[in-house]
Amino acid sequence: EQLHTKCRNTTYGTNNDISRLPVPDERVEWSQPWDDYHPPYFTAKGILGKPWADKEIGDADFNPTWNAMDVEYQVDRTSFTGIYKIVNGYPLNPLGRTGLRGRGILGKWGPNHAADPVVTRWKRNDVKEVVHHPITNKRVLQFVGIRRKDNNQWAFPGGMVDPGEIVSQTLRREFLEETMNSLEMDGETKSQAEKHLEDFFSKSSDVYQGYVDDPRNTDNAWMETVAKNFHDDDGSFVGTLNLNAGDDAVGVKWLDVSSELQLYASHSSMLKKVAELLNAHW
Ligand code: RP5
Ligand code: MG
Ligand code: MG
Repeated sequence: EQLHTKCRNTTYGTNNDISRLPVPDERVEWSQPWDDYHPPYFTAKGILGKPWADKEIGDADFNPTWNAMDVEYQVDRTSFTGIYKIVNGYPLNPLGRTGLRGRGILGKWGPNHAADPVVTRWKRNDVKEVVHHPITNKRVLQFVGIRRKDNNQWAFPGGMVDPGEIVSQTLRREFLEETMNSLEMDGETKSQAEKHLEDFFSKSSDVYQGYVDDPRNTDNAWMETVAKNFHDDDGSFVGTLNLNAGDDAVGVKWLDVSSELQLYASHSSMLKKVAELLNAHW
């Protein structure tokens, strides 16, 4: 089993003044005894009271239903990893210790569900021939990446599943927001853009669903995602897209897929699956 690494032995996310208690590899799993494990507690003030955030645990008005679709709050509190434990009222990170309690800047206790669209095409030269990698001789794939505002790293244009939303809607909405800046379009332009993507986003291949090794994870809150691949084999449709970074993205571009790319969270391991799926260079 892959250990989480990006949410351990670091300062917390973009808060350089919050340090995680260092957790060595052999003490990540909760089953390893560690009597004096007392990591700091951090829940960012900024999330409290936000409509998309849970209330604090212990608040009389907060009655979550763990490990279930929580109808009262329209929040999916199931985990792709199976049943997670609740200890003293707090959900426990299924992958083990992170050196930080609380929820950090994540809105939900327990799993925080996201969706990641991986939009791909073949890299082509000036005369539109597909480029093969000089060493592996496999075709070079490209995907639409965004640069995250929070830490400047390249990533999939993913985002949180909104209450009541289904994953297929999240995938298209986040792509529109982060790579086409739909949040700043007028109503008419936005419906046209949505319509334009409809067909292309109706066919996808499953890439990954599960825990994300996200730097925002804590002992009591963590990211999970559903990543799907939308591939344009001849590149004719994606050629019509007008890429324009928006919302929490500060850059957007086609990136060459390879093992050398450094990406946010565990996006690189998901991208590897896409490369395998399409028999592309990695
Ligand atoms: C990652 O965080 C997911 O894989 C997804 O890309 C992203 C969702 O969070 P925001 O982009 O909304 O911050 O764990
Ligand atoms: Mg977003
Ligand atoms: Mg996002």
